[in-house]
Parts: sequence; structure tokens; C-alpha cells
Amino acid sequence: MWKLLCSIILLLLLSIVIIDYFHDGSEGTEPASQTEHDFTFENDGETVYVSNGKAYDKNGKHLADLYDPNHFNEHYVEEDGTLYLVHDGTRYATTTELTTDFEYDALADIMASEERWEQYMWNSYTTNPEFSGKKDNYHDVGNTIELAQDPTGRENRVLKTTAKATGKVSKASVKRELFYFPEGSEIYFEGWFYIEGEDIYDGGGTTILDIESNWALGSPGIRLIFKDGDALAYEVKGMQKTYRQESPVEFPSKEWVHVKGRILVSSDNGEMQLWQNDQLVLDTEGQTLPYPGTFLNTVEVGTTAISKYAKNDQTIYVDDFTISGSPSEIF
Ligand SMILES: [Ca+2]
Repeated sequence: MWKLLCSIILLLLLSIVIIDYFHDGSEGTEPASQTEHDFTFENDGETVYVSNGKAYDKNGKHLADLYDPNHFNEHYVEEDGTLYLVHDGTRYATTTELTTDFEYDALADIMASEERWEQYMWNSYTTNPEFSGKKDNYHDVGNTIELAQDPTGRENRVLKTTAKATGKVSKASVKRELFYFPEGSEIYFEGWFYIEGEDIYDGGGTTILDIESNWALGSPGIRLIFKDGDALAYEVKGMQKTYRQESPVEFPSKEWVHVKGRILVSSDNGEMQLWQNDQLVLDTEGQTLPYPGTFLNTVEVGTTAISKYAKNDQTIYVDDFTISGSPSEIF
């Protein structure tokens, strides 16, 4: 079962990012005029008109199918207060909770299997040899993910993710699916991050946490990314929106740093807070969900990406990570 879902995800990831996609869109059969659209957004200075999940330019030329507006109705069912994803006639309970201290011997101990799909384990990782050579798999370039000893030497197991600088986007991260964070919901998260490389931003535009809609083109969503001054920022992937710290607080390398955040999920008026070692470094409002009426369903941590401009390999350790739909676990 999980292999099937992984295949679906891989197919979705075959889609290149929206920006590139827009440059070779084909003519559509149902051109939308500027007065017949559900919403618009800006992409590379051009207004994109979205109607029924399909994107058009100002002349009504079809650019891309962004998402299926019927995806939720066709794949999810609610019963007795639990929301299920239905796949091949089998129901899988969705969740808003995950917490892990990574106190296991090996990566296989925290990865879902067919027998353990619904447990609060991770479902996939971007260096899985089984998918070597496939899109969004980085096994062949030498990226690695393992459960390792704490880099400070104390007795503690942690997630260790290493992405190589390859001249292309490079990833080493673990992913959990079956989340459900719709418009109006809240996301709370915290974790400890230890980044080995210095000059985190200049070294390659690192991201450490991605919360995405992997059922939409290009897996749009919200993520934590390093910007100037090695300061964390929120970024809405697919919408070209970045929310930076007004007075950037540097994220130190080679030590454990506590990161905590809250996101109010909204395609219009969302909210974002971010704490670094208990200091509130970002508190702002804005769009946090790419498309109205959609939802975020995956959570990914580790070296979730370094950019094609990365000068150095990047190793990131993660420990005591929690994500929750309610504040009680964290705040
Ligand atoms: Ca641990």
C-alpha cells in the first residue's frame, strides 16, 4: 500500500516547479477571461488567473493544471469525527500530530511499512535506495539520512541528514504524510536543529522544514528557509512570498538551536510566529496556504533542500521534533 502511495507521490513530484511549468503551457480548451476566475496570484510579475484549479494567463491561455478542486471530496471521508484518506477502498486515518525523539537504532525503525502505515512514523525519505534514479530521490548523488549519535557527544540518538552540493537542488529529508491542515487550522511545531556548515544562507539557501500539499502541482506549501544573515524566514513555495525577520537574528552553527513556531493556515489572512531559543524572532501576517480551499498534508524535516547555488554540502541534525494541530503539546 505505501509503495502505491509513494508511486503517486513520485508521479506528482515529476511535475517541475510552477515557474518553469508556466513557460511551456499549452493552449487550453476552456480559456478563462479575466472576469471568470476564482482567484489570481502574481508569478514573475505576471498575473495568473485560476479557475477550477487551472491556471491561465491574462489572454486566457491555459498555463497549467495546479490542483484538482474535487480532490478532497473524491479521496477523503469523515466518520465519527475522524477524517480518512481513502485509497483503493482502504481507509487511512489522517492526523494533526507527530512527535519523535529519534531514540531508535536505525532509520528503518522509524519508517512506515505496510503493517505500520498508520502509526505516527515517517513514511518516506529522499535518499531511499529503492527509488534510486527517480525524480526527487537523491541516493545516487551521495546524500544520506541516518539515525546517529548526538554530534555534541552526549548519549542521545538524533536524525542526521546530509545533502551534497551538486549544482542542482539537493535534498536529504524524511517525510510524513496523512496530515490534514485546512484553511483556518493552526499548526504548532518545535524541534532542535544542529547545523554543521557555517554561512548557512551563503552556503546554499537551506530549508529545514516543509509543510506541503503534495497532491498539487509542484507540492506548494509553507517552509522554513534561511535568508540573509543566516536568519530563518517563512516562505510560501509556489506563491513567491517570503516573510523575513525585521531584525535578523543569526542562527548559530555547530550547536543545538531550539526552533518553535505557529502558523494560522490561510490563503488570505494567515499568521506566523517563530521563536529561536525562546526568542520571538518573527511575528507577522500574510498568506500561508497557496490556494483557497486546499489543505496541507505532508511534513518534511532535515536538509529539506539546499539550492543549486549551494557551495558546500550541508549536514543538519534534528531531534525532539513535534508538530501538532493544537498548542497543548508545545505551548
Ligand atoms: Ca533524541
